[in-house]
Order: sequence, then structure tokens, then C-alpha cells
Amino acid sequence: MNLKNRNETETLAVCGSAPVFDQMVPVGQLYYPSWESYEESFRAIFERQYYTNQGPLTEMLERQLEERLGVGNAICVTNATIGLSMLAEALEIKGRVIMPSFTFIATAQSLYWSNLTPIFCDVDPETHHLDFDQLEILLQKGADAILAVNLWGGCCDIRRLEAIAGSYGVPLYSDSAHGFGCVVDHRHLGCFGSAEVFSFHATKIMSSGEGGCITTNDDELAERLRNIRSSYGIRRQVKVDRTANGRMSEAQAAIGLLSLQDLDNRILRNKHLHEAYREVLDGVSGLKILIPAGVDKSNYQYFVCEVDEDGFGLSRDELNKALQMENIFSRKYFYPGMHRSPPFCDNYPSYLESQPQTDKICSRVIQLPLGARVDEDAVALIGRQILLMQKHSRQVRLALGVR
Ligand code: T4K
Repeated sequence: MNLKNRNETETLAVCGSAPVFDQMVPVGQLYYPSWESYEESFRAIFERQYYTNQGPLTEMLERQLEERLGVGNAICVTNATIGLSMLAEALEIKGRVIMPSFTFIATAQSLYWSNLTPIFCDVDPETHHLDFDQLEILLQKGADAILAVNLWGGCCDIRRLEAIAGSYGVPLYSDSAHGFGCVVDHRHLGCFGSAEVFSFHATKIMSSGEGGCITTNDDELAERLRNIRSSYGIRRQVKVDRTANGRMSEAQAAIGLLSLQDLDNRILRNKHLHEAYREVLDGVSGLKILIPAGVDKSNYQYFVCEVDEDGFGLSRDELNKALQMENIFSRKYFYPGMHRSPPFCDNYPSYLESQPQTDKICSRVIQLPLGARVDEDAVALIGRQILLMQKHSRQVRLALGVR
């Protein structure tokens, strides 16, 4: 496309041009192993005819995860959502759990499944993680646990959080769905608090298609989790009240093992893509780029910006719509905040006015494509379309039907 010879707005899909990408460019890692390696692993599963219930591949994946993360126990599960529910059960938490209002619905739903009451805490506008001032106020009112959430390849100030949880005598556990491969103080995420939960969903940097894993250095907690996970594959029988089916299949474990092999290359690739985005978008007025906070090393699995309508010239929703028309499938994770999501908005209306930072972030945040289906040329094109959308924001708005 030669911009010099064309009216620039004519190169925007929202203004009538063909989309800049022929095919959907999604947010999400979506790295998959080569067909050959996949076929080899699956042939072995079919030869063994052992498909699930803590088979040899799941066992192997757990040992490799423990080694990589430097943690005593890795317990693989069907997905992170069931992992979070199992963990609340295994920690034997009763009552009220403080969690951030800015997160994916699975975090809050895991508490509901465990008959726990979520206490929503607002987040820090710079990091998107728990706000420590509000956390202290909530702890003083009484809580039975803290469920932290580590977002975007960053981490809460986890040392400070451990100290605060210790001083109030409440367990701390983390939803680290986004955090596999991140390092804090020379230790991998997965070693902090009572336990952490990772997601191995296809959109995550470490993937088994669907899947996840709970990590802990507490051996008793790990045994309870293994007993809750299923009646199979336990090492030692311990008393648990409720069990679930949170087993990881051999098919998932096979993909997970292949994913782990190549993880460092993918993190490096993500880092380069981040840098490429920043080369185009750093300093653009009204666009704030979120740098993963609180980690020595990030996995860079999300590229996150906040759009300030006044400074940028378009709202986040307008930008998002115009990008989708280019086949650039940006996302607005997370919208709305937990305190505005059913059933929590109906059951706990008192939070509606008490989470201003979450509300602000939810109205501004956007994730741009990263991962297997994006390369540096794609980043340059996405960046260029964003700059054009800003430059011609008035026409974009008119084309979108906004006055
Ligand atoms: N805690 C937090 C903080 C989380 O963010 C999540 C999940 C969890 C807990 C729970 O973890 P899991 O129980 O899922 O293990 C996605 C993912 O489903 C979810 O894992 C993730 N977080 C959440 C933030 O995003 P969707 O419904 O928005 O993604 P989806 O499936 O529409 O995929 C995104 C894009 O990728 C789409 O444009 C389509 C494309 N895509 C997706 C898949 C799965 C593909 O092209 N191929 C694919 O196979 O939820």
C-alpha cells in the first residue's frame, strides 16, 4: 500500500478500505507444537492406551514444572478455573476472601463455587494490581484470606503482600494465570504465598490447549490437592471433604511438555514484539503503554495500553471497533470489573461506587495482538493503523456513526 499516493483515510477499513489483514490477527499466544512432534507424542499415548488419570506424561510434566519453577509440588489440572476452586477448598478457607475487582471472571467465580464471599479491593492505576492502602483497610475490617492476581506478565509487590498477610495471620494465594515464566527476586512465580495457580489455556505462553497447574511448597496442602483432584493418582490418602474432577489428560500433558521445551524462545520473541510495539507507540498522546510491573523478568504475554479519549482523540471502544474492522482482534480485558459483573453486582451492590480505579481502567484498557500469529511486520502495520486512526480521528468517528 503506497500511502503517499492515496488519501490516508482511504487506507483505513473503517473508512471503506479493505482490512489491512486478510485473516483475523488475535490476541493470545496460540503457539502450538509442530505437527510432527505432536503426532509422535500422540502415537505413544495411543500405543500405551493410557489416556488420563495421572498417566506418565502428566507425571513427567509435573516433575519438569517443579524443576523449572524450583517449587516442591506442581499439581496439573484441567484448567486454572477448577485449580482456583480446588485450592480454596484445600486451603480450608471459610468466609471472606479479599481479591482485586479488576480481573477475569474466573477468579471471583472460583470463590463462589467454594461458598466463599469475595471482598473486592480496588487496584493500583499504574500496575493494575491490588491497591495496598485499600487492602489494609479491608483487612482491618476482617478477612479470612487474600487472593492476589498477577496480571499481564507482571506481579503484585509479592514480598510486601506476604508480609502483610503474615501480620494479619491470613493465608495468601495467587491467581498467576498470566504469570508462567516470570521471575521475582531470582525466584520464579509459583513459589510465593501458600500456593499459586497458572493457566495453560491456548492463549497463554505455556499451553496445553486447556490446562493449568497449582504450585506449592507446602507438602500437606499438595496432598490435599491431589486427593481433591481425583480418586486416582493420589500419592497418600488424606482427609478431604469434597473432591472434584480436575484431572489433566495425557493429551493435554503431551502438548504441555512440548510447550515447555520451547518456552524460553517464545518469551524472547514476545519481548522483541513488545519492543517493536513500543518503537511505534511510545509517546503517542493519550496512549499509555503498560510495562509489566513487579518482576525482574516478564513473559511479555500481553501488550496492554490504556486509551485516554481526550488525549488520543478516540475512546477505547472506538479504537477497538476500528481495529476489529482491520481484522486486528484487540481485546478489552477485563470488562466490566467484577463488582459490576453478575451475579456480584446484584449480590453486593455496595461495591458499585467503591472501585474507581478499576472502573477507569476497565473503560480504557486494550490488549493488542501478540504471539504466534504476529511478527514484527504485523506489529508495524498495527502500529501504523493506530497512528492513522488517531490522526484522522474525526473521520473515524464519523464513519463509526459517532457525532
Ligand atoms: N485468572 C485470570 C486472571 C485469567 O485471565 C484466566 C483466563 C483465568 C484465571 C482462568 O484460566 P482458565 O480456566 O481459562 O485456564 C480467554 C481465555 O479463555 C482465558 O483463559 C483467559 N484467562 C482470558 C483472559 O481470555 P476469551 O474467551 O476472551 O478468549 P478466546 O477463546 O476468545 O480467545 C482469544 C482470541 O484468540 C480470539 O480472538 C480467538 C483466538 N483463538 C482462541 C483460541 C482458544 C484462536 O484463534 N484459537 C484458539 O484456539 O478468554
